[in-house]
Amino acid sequence: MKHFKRITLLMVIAVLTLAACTSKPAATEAPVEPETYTYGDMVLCYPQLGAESDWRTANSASIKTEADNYGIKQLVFSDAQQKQENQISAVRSCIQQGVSVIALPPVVEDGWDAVLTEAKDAGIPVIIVDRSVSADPSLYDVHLGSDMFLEGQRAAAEMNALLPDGGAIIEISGTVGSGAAVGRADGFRDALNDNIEIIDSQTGNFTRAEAIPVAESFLKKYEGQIDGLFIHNDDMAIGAIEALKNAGIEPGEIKIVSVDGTRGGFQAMIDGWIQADVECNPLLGPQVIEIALQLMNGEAVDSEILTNETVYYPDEAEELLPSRQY
Ligand code: GYE
Repeated sequence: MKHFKRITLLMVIAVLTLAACTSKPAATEAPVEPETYTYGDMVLCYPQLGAESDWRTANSASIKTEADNYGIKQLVFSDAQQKQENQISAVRSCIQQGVSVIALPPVVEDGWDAVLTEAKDAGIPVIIVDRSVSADPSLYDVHLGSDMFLEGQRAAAEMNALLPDGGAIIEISGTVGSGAAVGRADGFRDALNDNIEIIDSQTGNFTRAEAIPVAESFLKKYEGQIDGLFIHNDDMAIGAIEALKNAGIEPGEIKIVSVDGTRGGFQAMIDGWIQADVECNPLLGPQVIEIALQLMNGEAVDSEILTNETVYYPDEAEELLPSRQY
């Protein structure tokens, strides 16, 4: 029995050897074409930071509309209500779902290293959208957004022109620790004339509601001393204008330079309240989706892509308002 088994085994080996020797040498196979993904394959994660401003509403709408227009497979959209911990869990859940790309508009700059490392380890490309992060650039693929420092410098140039003889101004800034607020504050100080003094500064968290009491308390504290206001977005400017009206101040009495260029900002220019509005463009949907596809296909993408922007003035506001998209 044992003997029989051995013979069978030897026969099998012989047959296999013969087969191996007589088989034709492997033909040089054509290299397998790498799979090319299309928009229809894309599952895009957009863990939005909140719904704090008209800018943000326009940004969310742009992503959602373009996801439809480009015909992507799925948009995984969430709203973190301006809380970083919510955004981090939204990113984690996208990693678990195995999305194709994560496009993250970070509420603040710091504190992203761990979750970005998790995305990287999972092989999911990351686009940082709008505000910047302080994490090492090796932890994400691209940053697409505005140059917030330049926006601050542009705002300062406008304030310099509005107060040629100098003066005392107040700053109402955006969310503490956000790339938008940090960049705008730094750029503004960098380009502001020496004869203009920032006598006080406080955050209004980029919202209308929070800017109102901030402006009210400044108006009380510095009654009759304020020549200008630098306000980090139009929503807060609209809130501050509410407070100015209630305090009996006339349009133009205190010069206002704001940022975003929303329809509300344009209306405030028409009404004489805002003297210059530094544009910040939220309509990033098409670029986000196009870059996402390039990353899915392993194409080389610039690591920093900046949005082209300008400054708007009251004399053109009336004419431009009807064509404003946000
Ligand atoms: O200016 C403000 C929004 O990050 C650029 O966030 C964005 C800013 C924008 O709430 O309105």
